[in-house]
Amino acid sequence: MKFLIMNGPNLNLLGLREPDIYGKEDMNALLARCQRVCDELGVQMESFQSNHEGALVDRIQAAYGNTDGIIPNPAAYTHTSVAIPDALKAVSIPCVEVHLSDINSREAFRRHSFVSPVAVRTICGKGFDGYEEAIRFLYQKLTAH
Ligand code: CA2
Repeated sequence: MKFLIMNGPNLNLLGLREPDIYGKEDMNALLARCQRVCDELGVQMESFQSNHEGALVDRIQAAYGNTDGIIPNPAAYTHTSVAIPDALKAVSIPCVEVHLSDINSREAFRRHSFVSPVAVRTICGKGFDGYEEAIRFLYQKLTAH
């Protein structure tokens, strides 16, 4: 089983700015945490971060036929992109949307996600724990009989 952890714009700055909102740990620490959970479950993990919407769409398309689950944090594109949910729907790979912060208790423009309708679940406001929860949730969903 293979999962793709996909992070959108500015998340490469994790740990460098705004620690009060996004925490003090960096992207390497996040990916190491995800890798530990995937190793425990026997899931192969790939990761991708980009600041560009088209690159994220290309990566989703590249997952077609070879990836069992996607954990996207589309960052700001969550609230603006139609192309990203279109791509997720097109490849038909189950996804659990994750946000580090609680997008429902911040500015009004963050309350709407174009991605949520194509996700089997959305987890927000749990920091790095949310990624772990997403991996475990997808694994359980895909292995349940
Ligand atoms: O809470 C999340 O995970 C977000 O997806 C993060 C996005 C924001 O636009 C969404 O509304 C919610 C922003 C990512 C910016 O990441 C940074 C990390 C560290 C320092 C500065 C920005």
